[in-house]
Amino acid sequence: MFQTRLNEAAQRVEAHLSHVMAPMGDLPVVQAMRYASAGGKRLRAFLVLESARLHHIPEAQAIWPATAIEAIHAYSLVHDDLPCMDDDDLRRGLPTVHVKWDECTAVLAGDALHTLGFECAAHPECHPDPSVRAELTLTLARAAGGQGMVLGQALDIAAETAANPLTLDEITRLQAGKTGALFAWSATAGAVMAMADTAPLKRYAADLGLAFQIADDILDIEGDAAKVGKAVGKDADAGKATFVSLLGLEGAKNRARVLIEDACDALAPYGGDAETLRDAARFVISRDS
Ligand code: GRG
Repeated sequence: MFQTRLNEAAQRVEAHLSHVMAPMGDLPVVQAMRYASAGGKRLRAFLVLESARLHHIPEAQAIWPATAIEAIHAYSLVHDDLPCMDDDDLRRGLPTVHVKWDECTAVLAGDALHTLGFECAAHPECHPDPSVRAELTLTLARAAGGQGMVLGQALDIAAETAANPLTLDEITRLQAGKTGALFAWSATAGAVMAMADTAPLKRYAADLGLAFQIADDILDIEGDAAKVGKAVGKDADAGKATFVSLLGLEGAKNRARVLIEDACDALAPYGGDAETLRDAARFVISRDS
């Protein structure tokens, strides 16, 4: 069953995060790093591990980029929750880092998780070929930075004070950066490690990332956010355009379904070997948190 595989992979990633943070001691900033990187669905790490498995990369190597992406993801959540951004008190059902510690600790813990991500991608045990490690690290920097996640976040913040709500094209571009770029890096990591064609996985990830965000917007409407442990923003999101506000609830659900069918179709070159990645795509729109 998919959920069991996801949970088992999550435990292996959790153990590896503990392993890479073990030498860091126990200062409050390190405690905050451990706290912020615990829990979560580990979807991005799962995509790394599955894309690596598809390309016959041993998990002892793939666990490094899987850990890298979860460290970067955790950093982005810690900084996104800060008072200067979304000002959230809860994340994964628990107090956010700046609430549990303070803002300085949250900024520093996020910074250190950010750099930990690059350290893991560039780690010698990740791949014997330094040029492959350099490619993983370079593409991770691009995905996380000013042409990827940071760009998406900046566009999102700008949208809060824009005169007009975003159009569907604008919100699609924003989300391709904010959430899509890390998904794309994750899904293609195995192909990069095998020096194989990344094109089919790029297509898969583009559709999957967008469907993930649409599902997130639907969960915000349909789910009881506090109960499922999602971050609860103060009121910055009020009035902002979302896929649901632009397409309607049924329209958004249909769009997400079509995107997931397209994502699965993009995996045709891998035949039955990519069935778990197809399951991951279906999970993205059926999840409840
Ligand atoms: C601060 C540079 C910077 C970027 C932040 C990722 C992000 C950009 C903001 C998070 C805000 C948010 C709730 C975005 C919606 C999509 C999203 C990333 C949800 C959280 O991802 P999940 O559901 O989280 O994979 P878990 O807890 O399972 O790891």
